[in-house]
Amino acid sequence: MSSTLIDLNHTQEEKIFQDKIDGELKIEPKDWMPDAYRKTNIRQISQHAHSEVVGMLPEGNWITRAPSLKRKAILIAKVQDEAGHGLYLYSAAETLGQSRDEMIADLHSGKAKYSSIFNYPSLSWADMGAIGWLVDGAAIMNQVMLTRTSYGPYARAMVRICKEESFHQRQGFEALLVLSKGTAEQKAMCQDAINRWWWPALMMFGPRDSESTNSDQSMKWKIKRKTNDELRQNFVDMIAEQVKTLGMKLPDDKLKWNEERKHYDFGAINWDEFWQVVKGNGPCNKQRLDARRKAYEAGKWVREAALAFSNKRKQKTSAA
Ligand code: FAQ
Repeated sequence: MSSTLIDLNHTQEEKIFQDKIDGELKIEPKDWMPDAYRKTNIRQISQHAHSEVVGMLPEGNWITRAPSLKRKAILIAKVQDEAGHGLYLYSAAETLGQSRDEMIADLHSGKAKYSSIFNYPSLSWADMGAIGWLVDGAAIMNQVMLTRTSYGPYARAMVRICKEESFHQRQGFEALLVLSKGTAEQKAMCQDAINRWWWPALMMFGPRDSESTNSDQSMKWKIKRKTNDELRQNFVDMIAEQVKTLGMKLPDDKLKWNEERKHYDFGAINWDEFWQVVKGNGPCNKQRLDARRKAYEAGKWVREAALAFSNKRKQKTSAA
């Protein structure tokens, strides 16, 4: 085929692809897609999967110290849900041609990112409430949009994930509500957890739009439906109202309803802290990666046994 013909086919394929996106049709694994679309989806979906899996660690830390059997059962269920989210998302990324082993190797080598939020420590029981309310709350704000993302397997995975995250946020809020009506110590613990998780939760939405390298293209491809700043603002507006029910305060003197904008104004985010955490210099980055690598090594025999079993079954089926 001549190079002019190849170019023409390529342009036609690109047009069909963009028309599908503009017409709100989903891109499916076997459809033609630009290489950069494939790569950006692999990057985002695998980083999202890693976030779910690393995200089990701060809460896993409190399972043995939950204050009652009921709280313990809820926390175990939530942490298990996060593992499940990781698995749906790794499966969605695999449909784009990246193997799970490659994705996990990239996490362990530090090449792939995961959400900055999970590099902060969980210091008290109230942190379990604050993570549910603020961290899952921020995650849902972002993920509800992703149920309409243009890549079919990612969008479908997000539908189920959002249902579970919504339960997570409610349980976190309820746990804080109980503390907020408790003793002076419990109230102080609740406020302290909110103070520590608020700013890192705002950073979850990513850098300011002016510094977001991927947003423009991702918006054109409808991988992202709202920008980082739009989602962050929606989150602030929601939480600034919910915190009133708790009778607690958000740690921001500048937080104020702006009648003209019909949004809350809020103070400056410490972007230097954000980039330090993203680069691996947050309070728990090393601890989190060490824990994941250790768990992977410890699970080696399970993977080998599962593989041996499935290979044996394949042999039996082909012999029959
Ligand atoms: N942390 O150009 P953008 C959860 C990186 S799930 C670390 O704006 P993009 C559930 C970004 O990768 C939470 N890195 O990037 C749960 C890029 O670098 P790269 C995770 C960040 O992709 C709850 C660079 O900065 N959710 O919490 C962060 O267009 C409780 C420039 O940024 C998702 O992953 C960050 N916060 O927009 C589990 C949702 N932000 O890759 C357990 C899916 C940005 O070019 C317990 N992901 N970076 O080297 C997304 O929606 C997007 O990827 C954004 C970032 C919005 C996170």
